Amino acid sequence: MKLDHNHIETINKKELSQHQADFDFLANRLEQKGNHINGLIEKLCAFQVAIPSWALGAGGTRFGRFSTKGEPSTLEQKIEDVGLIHSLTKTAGAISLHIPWDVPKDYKAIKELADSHDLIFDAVNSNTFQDQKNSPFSYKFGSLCNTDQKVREQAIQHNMDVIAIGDKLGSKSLTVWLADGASFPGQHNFQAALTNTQYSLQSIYKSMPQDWKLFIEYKPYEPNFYSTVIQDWGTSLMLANECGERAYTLVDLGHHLPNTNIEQIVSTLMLKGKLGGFHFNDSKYGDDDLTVGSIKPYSLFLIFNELVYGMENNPQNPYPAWMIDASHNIKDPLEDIIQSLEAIQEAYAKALLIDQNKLREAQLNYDVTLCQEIIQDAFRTDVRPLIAAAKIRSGGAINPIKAYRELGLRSKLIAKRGNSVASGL
Ligand code: PSV
Ligand code: MN
Ligand code: MN
Repeated sequence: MKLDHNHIETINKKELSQHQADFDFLANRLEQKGNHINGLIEKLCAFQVAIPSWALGAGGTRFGRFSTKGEPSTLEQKIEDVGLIHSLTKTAGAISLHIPWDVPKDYKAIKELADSHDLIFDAVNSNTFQDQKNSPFSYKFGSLCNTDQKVREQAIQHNMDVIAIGDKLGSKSLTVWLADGASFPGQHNFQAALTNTQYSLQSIYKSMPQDWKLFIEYKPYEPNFYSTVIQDWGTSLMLANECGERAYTLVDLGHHLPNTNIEQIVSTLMLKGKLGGFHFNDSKYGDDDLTVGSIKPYSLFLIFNELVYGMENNPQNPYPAWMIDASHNIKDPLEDIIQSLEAIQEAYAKALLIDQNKLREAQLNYDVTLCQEIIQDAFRTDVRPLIAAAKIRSGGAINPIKAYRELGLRSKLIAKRGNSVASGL
């Protein structure tokens, strides 16, 4: 299923005069403050976030799963769903695959399909946190960290297979997230687990094509509840440094203990040129994977402030690979992703408004009050008309959620696919 651009235009027409009034008001205010409206809109249009292939069906908790129906059951359908989201938002121009959940059968056809939806394949994700059919060894006691060399070799080989699959699709990076860890004190020898993980990652790194990047994701706990081998950004950075210059840390917003200063982590990694990937979601307690911006929009904005600063001032850091890593139990997953994309654009737009020169001056004058005023003035600005202007310019919907509903897309998906439930979760 594909969206006809005319349908989006028809819906936009109804909103256009109100949008124009809102936009003129905002543009006027921002111009008076010295902002370049056109430059802001261009930056917003260029900001694309990958959608993970596993977020298109209703997520589950270990207590149950409630389907939205009409969920994609093949990779083709998952690409179609990302295509729908991208047509409406024009900010989701990439898909991130999880292997072995989404191994293409016909690579040429899959590439053509993605291309027809204007999508590229971003980082590929390996999976050594579940046992796979026909694999001789179990990951119950860890994968890359395992004390048994045969288990480690199987996990390393899996990552190499994932790289080979991604390479055929045009991906240029591998994300490794490990569940490896211990649930009870004494279960692991910490040093042996870390050393094994380092050697395993180094083997994977060496096997990558020269133009590939390795992203090492960290997480403090879960599924192991006493220790995780790659528990924090420091451990990830250390491993990345031990692998080589094309290995980077990946920050997932949900992978921090409550109240961690994530913006400072972002800033440090960018200064060192080691922030490679970024997973967006939101949370109140742990790795809750809630809709981006639904709980802590101010934190998200402060994080974006550092991302924007880093993108402008740290040429030593590559352009990060952005991905939404959110999915849960009760919303229509496509609406959830659209809301996440909107929240990302909003935080990014607000961060772009911060007058960095004024901020630096206030910092040098030790004017703490003014520093806060400058930051919060940007945060309090309603930037939605700016985001809508970017959508119009790139052919998306002024209000993507409204358009999704008006076009009856979920009902159409259910009519086509029935009560199907997404595969691979
Ligand atoms: C598990 O916590 C997780 O959500 C990680 O964030 C990974 O990025 C994702 O699963 C897919 O492996
Ligand atoms: Mn993640
Ligand atoms: Mn996670």
